[in-house]
Amino acid sequence: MITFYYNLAPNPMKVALCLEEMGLPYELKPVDTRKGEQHHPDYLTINPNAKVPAIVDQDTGATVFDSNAILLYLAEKTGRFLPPEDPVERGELLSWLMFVATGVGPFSGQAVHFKRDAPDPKEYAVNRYLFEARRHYSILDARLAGRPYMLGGIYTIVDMAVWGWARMVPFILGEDAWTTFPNLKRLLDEISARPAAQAAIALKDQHAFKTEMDEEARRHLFRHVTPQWN
Ligand SMILES: N[C@@H](CCC(=O)N[C@@H](CS)C(=O)NCC(=O)O)C(=O)O
Repeated sequence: MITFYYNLAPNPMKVALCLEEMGLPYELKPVDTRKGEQHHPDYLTINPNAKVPAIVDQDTGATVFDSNAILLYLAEKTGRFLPPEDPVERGELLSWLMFVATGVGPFSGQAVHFKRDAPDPKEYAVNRYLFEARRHYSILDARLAGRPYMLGGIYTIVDMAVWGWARMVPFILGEDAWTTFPNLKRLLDEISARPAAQAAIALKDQHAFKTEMDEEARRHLFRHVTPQWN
């Protein structure tokens, strides 16, 4: 059994998709980040970075945090959704997994933060992060031109990592963004139609997470405003 610490944000959703694709039994532990549950001392022993997702695998005793690390862990555990064992393929797998983890995710997250939550003046930051987010999605789109999946002919954990963020493209870049990224949209639609993705999306009905971005939520999510280190 795997314990899955989650909310409905893009990084946990990748892991939900992966658990469903692999048919692994898991139990849900909601972490309501707008109520500050990510900072609870018990949760920090699981993810010292105070973010979701994280998993605890009771079969092996492993605790894993950071979404793409979890995808790789689960793929290696099951031997599934990986490219063939070959150094060239392995290189591509690692490159694209890290590209999503260190580029697509952080730039998208910061673009939303500055656009929606930061105080003025913020024009420079909004422009920078939107530009970088758009640039990263255009690299994904170019990679998918003439290739069904990120690593070629087979659906892998890299596509699952991409799916988590591709769902957010209209929210991040605007409703008309899909006209620019047709290949990425094709991959998103194909994965979203899979039963595993439908099951992952249905997790929204399992728990009522706080939705208000009120003073309490801002205090827990934007700790630089009133710094506290524990
Ligand atoms: N590198 C981490 C990032 C995780 C992350 O930023 N999670 C967000 C939700 S998508 C979160 O927990 N935010 C709450 C907070 O920042 O306090 C991963 O890929 O798992």
